[in-house]
Amino acid sequence: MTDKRKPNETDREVGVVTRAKPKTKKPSMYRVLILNDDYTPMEFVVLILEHCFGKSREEATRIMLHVHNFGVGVCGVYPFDVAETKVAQVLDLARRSEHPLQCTMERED
Ligand code: TYC
Repeated sequence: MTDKRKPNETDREVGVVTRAKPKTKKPSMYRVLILNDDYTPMEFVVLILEHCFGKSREEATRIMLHVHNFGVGVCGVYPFDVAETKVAQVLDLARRSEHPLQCTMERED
């Protein structure tokens, strides 16, 4: 028998398209780097690594010497906002102490 019923609202296939696999992106992480220069005292760099990056004296000394010998080194890896704050903190401490220490950040891939 044929269906004489008029199509109504509830017959329409109204659906919300959902992804089978939710597309989530984990937030990028950023390496904070310090750069070598000829003037910043080694002890100041060690203090920065201890104070701003929570390194032990041994680890801070190791990183500082790596930067002294190779020109650049990683202080830590953080989410964007944290990395940005650390860079600003290092640059501020260096500027106040009149040291030319440079610090920057780059995205990890
Ligand atoms: N090269 C500096 C010196 O001989 C020490 C130094 C190390 C400076 C690391 C900056 O990020 C740096 N006094």
